[in-house]
Amino acid sequence: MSSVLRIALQKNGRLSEDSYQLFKECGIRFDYGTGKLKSVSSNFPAEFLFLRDDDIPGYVEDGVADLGIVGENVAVETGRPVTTIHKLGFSKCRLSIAVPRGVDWTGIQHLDGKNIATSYPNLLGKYLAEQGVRAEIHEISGSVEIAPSIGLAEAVCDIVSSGSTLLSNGLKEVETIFRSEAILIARPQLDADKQSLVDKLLFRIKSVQAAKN
Ligand code: PRT
Ligand code: ZN
Repeated sequence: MSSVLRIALQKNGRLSEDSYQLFKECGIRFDYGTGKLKSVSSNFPAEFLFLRDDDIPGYVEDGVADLGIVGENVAVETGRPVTTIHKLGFSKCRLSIAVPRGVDWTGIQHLDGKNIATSYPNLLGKYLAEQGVRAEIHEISGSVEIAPSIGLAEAVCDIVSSGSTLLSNGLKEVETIFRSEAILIARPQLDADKQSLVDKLLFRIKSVQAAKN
């Protein structure tokens, strides 16, 4: 049987549209948005799986998918041993520390002994350790920005893009700890047939990107 690449994409979120568009521009056709969790391409040996972004690195590590598109922030936070094969240039954002607007920020040491709410405990923990700051990391899965106003934490560490969410929650960005964009990740060991399909796909992706620059 000939090889088929299995590619995991975010089902419905900030990465989805650009991911679908990328394959379209590469001339690879498949149906999406029909509520189906799986779709087979009609003109390229690929099958697409539609998943929550957080699950994609794990599926790629386990070999359920050969490739996936996720934010670098998620790939690094989950710590799964997957290979980054290409940066895609969309869904750019940063992971930043923010504090209430009225705080007189004098530097990262300000956080010593404080509580920080985040959905990224690993990335934040590593950054604080590098800076020699001892703070309490409070992991929450969503609505991180409201933590200071409800007394849950003195600071937050969250994804920022335009900055308007921080602003509307009375917070100011004081330290950027990680910069992210969408990346194509792969299972570390692909057999020769699949690797040659990945090479074909990468060639198309690079051509699409080159045409835009
Ligand atoms: O349902 P599922 O688990 O698949 O999706 P999700 O809700 O976990 O992720 P989603 O779709 O919100 O984000 C997917 C990826 O997009 C993230 O992992 C980032 O790599 C990237 N990305 C780019 C962003 C943003 N921009 C972004 N602005 N992810 C989240 N945000 C959120 C942020 O958390 C904050 O609440 O938007 C708010 C800030 O935006 P601004 O513009 O107000 O600063
Ligand atoms: Zn998610």
